[in-house]
Parts: sequence; C-alpha cells; structure tokens
Amino acid sequence: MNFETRAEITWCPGCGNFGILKAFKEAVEELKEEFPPENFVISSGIGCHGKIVDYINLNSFYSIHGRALSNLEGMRLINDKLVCIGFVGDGDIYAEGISHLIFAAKRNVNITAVVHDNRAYSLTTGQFTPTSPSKFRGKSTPEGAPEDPINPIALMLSAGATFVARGFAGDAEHLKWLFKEAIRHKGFSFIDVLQPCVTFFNTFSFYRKHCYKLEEAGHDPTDFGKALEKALEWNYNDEGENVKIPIGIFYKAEKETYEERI
Ligand SMILES: Cc1ncc(C[n+]2csc(CCOP(=O)(O)OP(=O)(O)O)c2C)c(N)n1
Ligand code: SF4
Repeated sequence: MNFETRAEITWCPGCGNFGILKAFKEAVEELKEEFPPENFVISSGIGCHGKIVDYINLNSFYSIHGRALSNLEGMRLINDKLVCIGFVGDGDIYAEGISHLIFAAKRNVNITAVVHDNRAYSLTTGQFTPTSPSKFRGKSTPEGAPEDPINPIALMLSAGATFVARGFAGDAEHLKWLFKEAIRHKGFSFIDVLQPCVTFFNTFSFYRKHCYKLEEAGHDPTDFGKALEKALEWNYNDEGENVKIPIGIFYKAEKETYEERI
C-alpha cells in the first residue's frame, strides 16, 4: 500500500512537510502487521501542515485550529482500538492549542502528537509563533519578534509526557523510526519535528549542520534528569556556530493511560 490519495499536493516544492509525509507513510506500511491501517485515525490542525490528512489514505478528521489532540482524546475514549495520530503546527498547538497539548500529556492519553515545527505561521504568510527565534522577522514583526521562544521539549517533560522526541524532516529514515517508536508507545507520545519552511524560514542547512542523534551519543531515555539536561541543550533561539541540536528520543516511561484509568 502506498496510502496515496487523489488530492493534488499544494505544498511549496522543497517544503519540509514532504519528509514528514514520506516518513509517516513508510512507518504505517512497516507497522501494518502490528497495527492494521484501518484502525488509524489521523487528525490535523489548521495550516500548511494540516493538508497532510488529505494526502494520506487513512481515516481522517480535519480539526479546528489547535484542537486536533482534544478530538483524538475523545475518539480514544470511545474506541480504544484506534491508533490516533495528530498532525499539528507550532502556531496551531503551541499557541491556540497549548492547553490541549499540556492536558493530553498530563493525562497520558494513548495518542501521538506530530508537531510540524517550522517555527512560523506559514499558511498565513509568515508571522512569528511560540518557537520562532527572537530575531525572527516576519510580516507581524519586521524588526524581530519582541519575545523569546518556548522550549517544547522541556515543556512536555514537565507536563508529564511519557514519550518525548525531536525529529528532523530532512532525515526521513530517522523520522520513520521515531514514528514507529511513538506509535508503539503506550501513552502520550510527542514528537517535535524540525520542519523547514523553505518560503518563510528556511532552516535546512542550519539543522543539517547542527543536529546530532541522541542514540548515537549514548543517551539513556529512561533517565528523566538527563532528558531534561538534553532538552535544555538548545533553546530554540540560539543560532550560533557552536550550537548542538539533539534529535531522537529524549525520554520514555511506562505509566497507566487515561483510558485505562477511566
Ligand atoms: C482560531 C483560529 N485563529 C486563526 C486562524 C487563522 N489561521 C489559519 S492557518 C494559521 C496559521 C497556521 O500556522 P501553523 O499552525 O504554524 O501551521 P503552518 O501553516 O506553519 O503549517 C492561522 C493563524 C484560524 N483558522 N483559526
Ligand atoms: S509556506 Fe512553508 S510550510 Fe507552507 S507549504 Fe510552503 S514551504 Fe511548506
């Protein structure tokens, strides 16, 4: 199965979203014996990222801005056979939907959140979001954003997420592995995907230069303290020469899910 649909793909050529689409479709194909494709429900927020649900031939639900995860929580409570994946944007989920993200993590609902973190509101032509660097110059901030970015990895660790990871859309093979691990994880899994927007914030070469893999650096994802240390290694603001950006699984823990408790 290639999960293709008849929808015309309207992302800009070279957009990081293509890497996410490829990695996810391959992950679903490789997991089909463990998780039948008919059990998947994919949901999205609103933005360029949201179009992904039109491009994958699985059950899907377009949410409103910031609410993909709360919709999926409801679906899981009704039917715990569903494999629920939320494709959300950084503006979408770190601004409009931030409370839903925190509560999904706090409750440990068995869903996966994939954040297309291009660090800009791209569909609406490049305003700054909660993960834009403070010098980000966009339509609404011609002199740079007057605030500092949040660190979603540290935020998710402190909110109680039981699977916290970061991927890079330019490394689809590694991202596919993260998707498979996140889907297999019982409980709330969170992946912040560094997704360059070639039109409003092209970060491809920066990430290619500065990303390194946690699993190759001997990181132990069961150690919460070390996960937090790694989360703080890059603050989403620093773009200097010596920046090191860890990608991979920061933290993984077993805990009863919300569905089980209810
Ligand atoms: C409640 C609400 N506020 C604002 C909008 C307008 N809006 C549509 S898309 C968008 C930006 C989406 O940005 P992001 O979530 O970062 O996704 P991207 O386009 O970058 O993938 C906004 C603000 C909306 N649709 N609904
Ligand atoms: S505007 Fe940016 S995020 Fe949207 S499709 Fe184009 S490159 Fe991708």
